[in-house]
Amino acid sequence: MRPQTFQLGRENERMTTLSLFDAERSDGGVDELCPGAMVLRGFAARRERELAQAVDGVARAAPFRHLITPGGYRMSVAMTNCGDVGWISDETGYRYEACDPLTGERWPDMPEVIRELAREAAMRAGFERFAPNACLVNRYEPRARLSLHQDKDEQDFSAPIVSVSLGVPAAFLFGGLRRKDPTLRVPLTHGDVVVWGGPARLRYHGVLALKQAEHPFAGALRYNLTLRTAVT
Ligand code: MD6
Ligand code: FE
Repeated sequence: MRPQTFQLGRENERMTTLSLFDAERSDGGVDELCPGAMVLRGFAARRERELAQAVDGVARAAPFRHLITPGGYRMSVAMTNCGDVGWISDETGYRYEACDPLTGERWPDMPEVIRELAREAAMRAGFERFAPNACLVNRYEPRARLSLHQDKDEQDFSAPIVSVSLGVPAAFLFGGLRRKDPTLRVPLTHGDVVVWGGPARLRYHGVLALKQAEHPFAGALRYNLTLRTAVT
């Protein structure tokens, strides 16, 4: 059995270390982060080709762009969406919209491979009948980061969130229900799928600045697909 090291601490502060033990890694193993949140290691890896094609198709119809936060900052992560509604941010706030503000058109349909993968991951994690209608696609360049936040723009918090990591590995920060709660530092690598819901649904989380690295799937980039039941 190989120990997996996670770090407990606050964003940008010195971190203390905590070890979790798991028999399997990046090969079908499951790490429980807390009740309601788990990482399915490598769950998406065997569908990487179809997923890459799906993301390319989405990005052709709805290009990646750097959204502006309500505070006026340009997000370092580039985003696009597929599905019935897409998550956007601008000077007036965060919300889901049926149309892409860049093109004025509906967001592209959610590719079946993405929907199916998310359903299977949710099922594996114990959430039956996950029916996502929004998929946010995040693209990280080196140094891109996502500060601590809660996902709370959805209408239904009873549905879980399924989050797929592809390409360059990242350090995912996983906190508590208050911003100041300590965070767990979780390495997410190509093919890992995080499923969280129930008591974990509103936990704070973020992604540390992406390190310069190369991955055969995506060069220097990391992609993340975050699927949600955003509207009911
Ligand atoms: C990312 N993910 O991994 C950003 N949110 O690039 C998220 O913000 C996220 O991974 C809710 C649930 C899972 C996530
Ligand atoms: Fe999030």
